[in-house]
Amino acid sequence: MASELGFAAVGCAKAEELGQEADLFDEAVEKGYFAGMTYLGRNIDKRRDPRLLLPGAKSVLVFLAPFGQEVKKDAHSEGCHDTSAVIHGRQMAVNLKISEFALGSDYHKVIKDKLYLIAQLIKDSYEESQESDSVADDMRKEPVCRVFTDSAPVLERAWAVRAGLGFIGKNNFLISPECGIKNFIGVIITKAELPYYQSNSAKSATAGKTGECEVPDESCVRGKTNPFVNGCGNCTRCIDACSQHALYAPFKLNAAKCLSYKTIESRSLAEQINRNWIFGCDDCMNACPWNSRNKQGWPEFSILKNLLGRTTPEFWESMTDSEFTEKFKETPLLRAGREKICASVKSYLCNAKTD
Ligand code: B12
Ligand code: SF4
Ligand code: SF4
Repeated sequence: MASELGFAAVGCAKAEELGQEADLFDEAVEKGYFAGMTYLGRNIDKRRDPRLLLPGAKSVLVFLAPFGQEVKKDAHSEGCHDTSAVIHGRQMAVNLKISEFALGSDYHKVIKDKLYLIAQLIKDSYEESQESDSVADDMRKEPVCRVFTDSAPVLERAWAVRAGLGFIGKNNFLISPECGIKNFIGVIITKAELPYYQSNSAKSATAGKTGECEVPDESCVRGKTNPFVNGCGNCTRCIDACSQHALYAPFKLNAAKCLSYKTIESRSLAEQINRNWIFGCDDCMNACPWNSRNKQGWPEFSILKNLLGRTTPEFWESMTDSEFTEKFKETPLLRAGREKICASVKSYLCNAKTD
C-alpha cells in the first residue's frame, strides 16, 4: 500500500528506547544549538522512547516521501526567476530563493493523509488478530497507531536509520542509498508487531571516518548492503557549501546560524540574512552527491507556479497579511508568515553585495 501511495521506501524498527542517536540531541540542548526552538527541549523522555507516545507500541514504521523535482538542477533555475530590485540605490538582478521542500503543498497534510490510510489498514488487521483475545475490547478503546510527520517529539531521522532506510550524512540528513536525499520522513508508531530491520553495526552510522565512498557510483554498495554504514567517506561538500558555518562539524548543526532556522523558525524579525534564501535553505542538501539517487518528487510538492513563479520583493510587500494567509494557507510558507518573509527579503537586500 505504501508503494501504491507513492512512498519511495518503507521500513520498520522495534519500538524501544533510543541510545546514542539521542545523545546528539541532548548535546545540542546542552550547548544551546537549538537557538529559540525551546519546544525541542521539552518531552525529551518521549523523544527517547516512542512507547511513551503510544503505550504498548511495538513497531515504528518509517516512510520516505520524495520531494525533489529535479535530479541534478537547483529547482530555482526553473522555479523562482531572477527579478530585479533596487539594492543600495542601484537596479540589480536578484533571485529570491525558497527551499524546494516548500514550493508546493504543505507536506504535513499531504503525507499524513496517506499515512492515515495505511494506519487504518494496520488497525483493521490488528483488531482482527486480537478477536479471540479476552482483552480485545479494552485494547480497542486505545489507538492502535499514531501518525507523525515533523509534528511531535519523534527523532524521525534516527528512526529512519533504525528502520534500515539509510544513513545520516555529515549534513545531518537521512540519506537513502536507493532513494537519495530529497525525501520527507513520515512515521507510524503502532502496537502491531511487524518484522523489524536488524543490523549489528548501528554504531558506525555516523562514524564517517572508515568510509571510502566519496561519491555514490556503482562500485559503492556499502550503503546499499548495510544502511547503517555511513556513505559519506571523506567527502565534505555539504560542510564546504554551508556559507553560515552552521554545520560546525560533521553530523553537527548549530541552528542559531542556520538560514533555515533564521528564515522559518526564528520569531525574530531582526535576523541577518546574507544569502538570497528567503524561506529555508538547500545549500547543504544540493551539494550532496547522493542527489543522483533521488526519485521524482510527488506532484503535490512541485512548484505552485501561479503563486511562486515570479516573486519580486514587491510581491511580498504589496500583499496584506490576510491576502498572504488566503494565498498560502495550504503551503509550508504559512509557518513563517508574510512579515517574516518580508523581513528576510529586506535583510538580504541590505546585506547583498553590489559588486
Ligand atoms: C527542528 C528541526 C529543524 C531545525 C534544526 C535541525 C537540527 N538538526 O537541529 C531547523 C529549522 C534548522 C531545520 C532545518 C531543516 N530541516 Co528540519 N526538522 C526539525 C525536526 C522538527 C526535529 C529535528 C531534531 O530533532 N533535531 C535534533 C538533531 C540532533 O536530531 P536529527 O537531526 O533529527 O538527527 C540526528 C540524530 O538523530 C543522530 N542520529 C540519527 N541516527 C543515528 C544513528 C546513530 C548510530 C548515531 C550515532 C546518531 C544518529 O544524528 C542526526 C544528525 O545529527 C525534524 C522532524 C522530526 N520530528 O524529527 C525536521 C527534519 C529533520 N527536517 C527536515 C528538513 C527537510 C529540513 C531542511 C532541509 C529544510 C530546509 N530546506 O530549510 C533543513 C535542513 C538543515 C539540516 N542540515 O539539517 C526533514 C529531514 C528529512 C531528511 N531526509 O533528513 C525532517 C525529518 C522533517 C520531515 N519529517 O521530513 N530542521
Ligand atoms: S540549511 Fe543552509 S545554513 Fe543550514 S546548515 Fe544547511 S547550508 Fe548551512
Ligand atoms: S555532501 Fe558528502 S559529506 Fe555531506 S552528506 Fe553528502 S556525501 Fe556526506
